[in-house]
Amino acid sequence: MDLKEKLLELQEKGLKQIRESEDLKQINDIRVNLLGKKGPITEVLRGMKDLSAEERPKIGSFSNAIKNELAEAIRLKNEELEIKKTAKKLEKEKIDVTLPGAQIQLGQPHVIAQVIEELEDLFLGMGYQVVSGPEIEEDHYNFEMLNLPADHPARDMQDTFYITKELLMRTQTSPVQARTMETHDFSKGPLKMVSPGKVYRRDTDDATHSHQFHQFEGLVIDKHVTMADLKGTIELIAKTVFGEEQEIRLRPSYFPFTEPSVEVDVTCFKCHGKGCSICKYTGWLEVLGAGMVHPNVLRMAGVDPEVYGGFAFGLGPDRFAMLKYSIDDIRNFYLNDNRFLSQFTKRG
Ligand code: 2NL
Repeated sequence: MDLKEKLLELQEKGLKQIRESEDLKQINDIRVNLLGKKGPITEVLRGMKDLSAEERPKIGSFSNAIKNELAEAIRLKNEELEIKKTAKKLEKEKIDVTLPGAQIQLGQPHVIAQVIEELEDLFLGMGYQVVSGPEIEEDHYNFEMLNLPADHPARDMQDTFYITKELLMRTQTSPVQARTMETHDFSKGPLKMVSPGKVYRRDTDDATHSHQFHQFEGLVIDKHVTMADLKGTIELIAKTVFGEEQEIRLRPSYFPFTEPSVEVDVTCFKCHGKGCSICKYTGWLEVLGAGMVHPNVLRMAGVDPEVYGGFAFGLGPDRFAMLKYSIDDIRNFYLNDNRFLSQFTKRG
């Protein structure tokens, strides 16, 4: 076979290979094999030294033409495969922008946090400050400062988690108020505060008792504060949480830190006073305790009871939430079962 025939065969075989190649790696291998330094065309060119001076340029230009033809065929095939590859990638990455977006699972504040936040908003709007304090508290602030000396029988009213003789888990948020009263500068104006937070009692958990729950207390100290101020404030709480049409009534009661003390009922929001199973057929629900701050409490905080006086109240956000949403077991609040918690979706 002479060189020309060899070249024609190489051309035919090469073009066939190029035509049939299916991916970029394959076409690159073909390029290296056919046109490379160790390839068959170079081999042919090497054999040219045996040709006559007349034949050499003919075969030379013929082999160059074939080499160029193959190179061009490879370039075109390469281009074609590149386009195919890109098209395939685009197809794979295609996004249908008309599809509806995936629903994001939104959480919501805990139902008790919602009750607390609603009350905070009410009191912030009336110029009160929201104050928090330590949950591990000194006996002094939790009891002494609130007119509950060590031998006071009222201390039996609450079973307490003691950490040491002096340190305990606070049983109410009043120590926050005692601390604030102690440092408040009354020459700059009245003290108006609320203190929401966690409190602890040595109780066995059941449907209506939890060893950890919440309290929301309020305190106003100024000159000329009256029981009418307390009543108006409590009325606002009842209407805000339970509805505009609610009425309240005060019954005499006893707390060591207030004198006089009252217990506050709100008209049953279920039966509107007619009597039902929620209000045990009385038409009223007991919702909070309050009173005028005891002179001893003022005196212990360094406030002159001859000049200043005030009111205080305490309510349980747990009980509020239970009444508002007819929840019959307090333990629901603390089980972190999302099927329960997700029912109380805050709106607005
Ligand atoms: C209740 C009753 C109450 C207070 C808390 C208070 C705080 C200071 C001074 C005087 Cl610093 N009183 N707090 C007063 C009356 C009642 O809570 O039944 N809470 C759930």
